[in-house]
Amino acid sequence: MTEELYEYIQKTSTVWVREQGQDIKVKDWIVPVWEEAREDWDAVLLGVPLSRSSISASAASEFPKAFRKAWELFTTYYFDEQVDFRGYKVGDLGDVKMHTTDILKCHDNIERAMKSVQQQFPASFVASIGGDHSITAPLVRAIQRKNPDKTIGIVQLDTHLDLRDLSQGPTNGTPIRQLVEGNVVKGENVYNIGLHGFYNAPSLIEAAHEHKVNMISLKQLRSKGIAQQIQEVMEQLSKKVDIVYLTVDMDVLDIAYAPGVPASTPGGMRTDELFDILFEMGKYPIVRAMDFVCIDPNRDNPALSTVKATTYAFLTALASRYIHQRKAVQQLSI
Ligand SMILES: [Mn+2]
Repeated sequence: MTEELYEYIQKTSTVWVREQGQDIKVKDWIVPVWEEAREDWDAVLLGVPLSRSSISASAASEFPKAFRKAWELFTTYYFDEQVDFRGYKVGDLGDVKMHTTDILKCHDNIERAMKSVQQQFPASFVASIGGDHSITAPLVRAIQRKNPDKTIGIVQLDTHLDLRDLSQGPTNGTPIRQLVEGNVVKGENVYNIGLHGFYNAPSLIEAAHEHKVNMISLKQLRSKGIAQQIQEVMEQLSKKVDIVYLTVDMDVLDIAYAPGVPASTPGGMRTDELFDILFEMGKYPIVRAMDFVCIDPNRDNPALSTVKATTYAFLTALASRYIHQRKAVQQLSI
């Protein structure tokens, strides 16, 4: 492992005592990358603890810690598919180093950290844990700069378009605008799924039309069915792009399921729908990275509904990748 990797990333102190045996928990399965000399991680995990850039007051910067803490509540056995996915190798990189007050410096650190992750682990799937949604712009920018000859598409699960103009600087309301206007991703290669209700102003809808962003409402998703809708989106994207980035703003969930997300709203997605979407997305190896953003563990309920839902979502995405990769290998060897 190069020194360079830890120029913009810090090792985390919330490391579990890992146990081995027949019955293991997620905390026993995810390994700090500095503890195991391995280059071929199936996935690496990057904490991105920034929330000064959130429009609504948010302590989403505390989420990576709360997320790691939740690992003791889940096993590596996925009952729905009757599979233990502990064979999928996941390394925890730690958290991006942040400046105390300077948001632009933080975004620069995120981009540099992601670039060194791409450099070090080019074949690994990258799961970033926010932080607020502003982190997506530097994360995707890093992938694009590392792969200048490749075209990137985005599947965005969100209640909002995140196409606000930059007059207030980069925030969790601007990442898609930044990526589109910065020519990192074309609007036509962005698919926003989960829009609903009264939360996007007409000027933002106009911006979406102008940039040809694909808008798929929650209603449309439900009437078409999740499997069908995701298949259509991924078939379209596979013809146009080389890499797909999946960004999950947990405010896509209904406020009843996600009390710990500052901008969650009534009328949003149910957790089972989110898990089904992530399971479907796991079928496509073209998806190379994902993030989960905007979870503030300090405003979650005492039952930790939101922290647990996000951890469940993360595990579903990885379990599905494991299951489908294994299927692909089995088919090759027949
Ligand atoms: Mn968002």
